[in-house]
Amino acid sequence: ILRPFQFDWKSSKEFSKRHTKITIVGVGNVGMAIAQTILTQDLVDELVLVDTNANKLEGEKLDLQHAAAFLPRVQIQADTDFKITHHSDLCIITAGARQNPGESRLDLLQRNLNIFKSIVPTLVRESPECLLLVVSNPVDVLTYIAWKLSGFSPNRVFGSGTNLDSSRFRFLLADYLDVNAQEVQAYMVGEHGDSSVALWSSISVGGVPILSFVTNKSEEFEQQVLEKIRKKVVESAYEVIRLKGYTSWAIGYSVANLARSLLRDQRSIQPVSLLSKGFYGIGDDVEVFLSLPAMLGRSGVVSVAQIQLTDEEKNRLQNSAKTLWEIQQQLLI
Ligand code: 6V0
Repeated sequence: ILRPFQFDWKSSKEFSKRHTKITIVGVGNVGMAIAQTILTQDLVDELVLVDTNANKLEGEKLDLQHAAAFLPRVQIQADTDFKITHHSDLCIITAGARQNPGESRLDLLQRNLNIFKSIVPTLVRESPECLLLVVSNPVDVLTYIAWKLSGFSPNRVFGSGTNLDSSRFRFLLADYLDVNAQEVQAYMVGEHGDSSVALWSSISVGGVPILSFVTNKSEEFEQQVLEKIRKKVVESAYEVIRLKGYTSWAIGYSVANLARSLLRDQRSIQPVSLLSKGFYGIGDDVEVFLSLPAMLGRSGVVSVAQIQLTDEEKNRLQNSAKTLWEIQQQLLI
């Protein structure tokens, strides 16, 4: 059920239990939500923050340092100079222009491409062995750009993708069924955002496939409820941005959780945006990053789960791949 994704895979034993360092580039709402969630998880020895806004950077660093008495011991550093990121194990990129109310993620692309050109090569020079995790939007195309700029093998470059969409999906299903969201297994895959695909066949609650439940009970009505939930997932980000101006807490938890899976070699299966060519009928020549459920470990993406997709789900994935590929052709990287 798991297809290997081994490029320059290393055994977790090759990563000795040594000093662990995470760099977060961009100390906006998202970067700081990730930083604070990581700090509460006793995951790193050193946390480095980088941004172009020196005052904000220093203020955020001090504010976090002042919580030292309540947290596991972590060295927190911040600088506008990327030299400080030297020898990071994981670099998380959240820098970029923020999505404005009503603005599509793809509209953000042009603004963020140039920012990435200034960030990725420098990060890679300082930490040639690191894992690169992209959060900035549009996350799938920017992950492709980061991969191209890095020269890394694809298992070491991925985006948070539909990890957050999947968490929203699980929350809404759990809310509807009135159960703990951790009991709900459900994946959104494909492009992060408007065209993400809900994998109905993979939904289970406490190990019981929800579709058999729905089919047995019948009912058109239940199918309609599920479709409404899917739509709500897609609208969620827009709703939060409309109400509070940005999203932060859920993406903070989502990324901290990914960081734990990676650095602690958890081998957990989570949707992330990865190089999807050759999977689910996406052509070998179509170099796009889309989210698929993947096993994550210390080497990055270890394998990709082989889930049974309906023809419609496959078509949607392939259409997203085609759209992203066409957009990428127009970029000057
Ligand atoms: P923000 O609060 O505007 O923060 C962005 C930060 O990036 C600012 O502090 C900037 O100073 C900094 N920055 C800009 N250029 C550079 C540079 N060249 N080098 C270093 N730092 C720089 O935005 P916010 O934190 O709200 O969002 C950040 C990004 O995350 C945006 O692209 C969002 O669209 C994206 N999100 C992605 C999500 C996902 O699920 N993948 C979810 C939420 C937001």
